[in-house]
Amino acid sequence: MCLTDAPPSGPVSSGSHPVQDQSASSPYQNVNDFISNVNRFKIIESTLREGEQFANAFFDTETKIRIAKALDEFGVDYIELTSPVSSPQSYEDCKTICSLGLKTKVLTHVRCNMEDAKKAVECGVDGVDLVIGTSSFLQKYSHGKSIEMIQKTALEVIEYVKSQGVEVRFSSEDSFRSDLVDLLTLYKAVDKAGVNRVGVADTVGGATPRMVYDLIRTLRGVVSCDIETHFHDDTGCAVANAHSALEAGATHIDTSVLGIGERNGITPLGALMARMVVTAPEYVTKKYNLKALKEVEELVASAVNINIPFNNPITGFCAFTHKAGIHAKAILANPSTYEIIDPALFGLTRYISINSRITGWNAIRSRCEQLGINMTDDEVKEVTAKIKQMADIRPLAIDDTDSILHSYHIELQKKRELQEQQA
Ligand code: HCA
Ligand code: CU
Repeated sequence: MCLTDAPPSGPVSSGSHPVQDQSASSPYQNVNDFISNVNRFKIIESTLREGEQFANAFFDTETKIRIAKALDEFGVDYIELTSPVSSPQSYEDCKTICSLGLKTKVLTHVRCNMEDAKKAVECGVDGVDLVIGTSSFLQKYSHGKSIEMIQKTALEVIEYVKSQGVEVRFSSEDSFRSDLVDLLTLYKAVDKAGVNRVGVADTVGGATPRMVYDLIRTLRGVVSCDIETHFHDDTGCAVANAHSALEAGATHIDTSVLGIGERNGITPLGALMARMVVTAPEYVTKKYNLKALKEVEELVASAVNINIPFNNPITGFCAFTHKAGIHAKAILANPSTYEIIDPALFGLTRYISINSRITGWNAIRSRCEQLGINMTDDEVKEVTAKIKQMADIRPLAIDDTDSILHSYHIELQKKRELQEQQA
């Protein structure tokens, strides 16, 4: 396999079961999972290409530069830009971003023809992502080319891009609705011609993790170059499909910030990080600047006029909010009881909500400690009952709950003073 990075020399771990390096302490050797790349994948960040296809997106040059720099800071391996052929400004912006001197490699995404490839190379990109539709729908209703014609053009364009010392990837749009024999024949030919990557795209978002595993696993046996994958989220499978692709041997995942793209978009960068930090914690925490995620998401959300969704992994406003009394009690004792990810990895904190009828006295006691209010357990239980009574009548805000705690505490103090005077 010509993975861009050589596989780690030690035992490779797969999925959520890290394989221990036993070599130092034991004569036994573990079984290696040579196929899975969950511990050594790369991100191709396409906010500035697929993301520009999002209904609300309009990125001026300054915004593109800010997003490119923020993604560079986060540590993505590649950023992908809109085709310079799309418009005169796209061409200028592509050149500008290439000249920023970013650590991340800069790609642009063009149709698989010579004119587009030449424009791309002219801009000074590190790599060109070639794409053409291979499904019968696209052959019939889009470009009208047969598989033989696609292959002939692809080989010419690949040879040209390579001759310019630029990375090249060849991808088929709508791969999951393309004929498997056509697809494998085409990929085998471009692999032989020396592409750096082949790309598999679920353009309509209809694939399931098992379908992805099967196709990528089959392809892994046919080509020796890297395998990039691109998943639309129409049926909510984009993150699961990306994970499955890596398990089957894909090497690169396409993402965009908050998932923005055509229709409801593609695999979101943040959600993929949430998944992968659980699967491959060491790799992900070392490689990516996770604490920068929230800022990147806020930057993009404001650029395209949307809010970060409430249920967004990691950064949704309630992603680390615990509410039910039973949960809160356990969270206070040991957060991992009800959390799969430590918010601190992303520079965030957890929050225990106490403003409801389902709260519990352990959570209230913890809030009292935060507020510097001293009470016995029995007193905390009594004031918890008052909060629940009130929460049965109307929704409470944190200020309401704090007021109940403060006034209960003042009453307690008055009672204590009175008792002391009488004693
Ligand atoms: C599209 C094209 C694409 C291309 C993906 C790729 C897709 O906008 O329709 O180059 O691999 O989803 O097929 O984004
Ligand atoms: Cu797409």
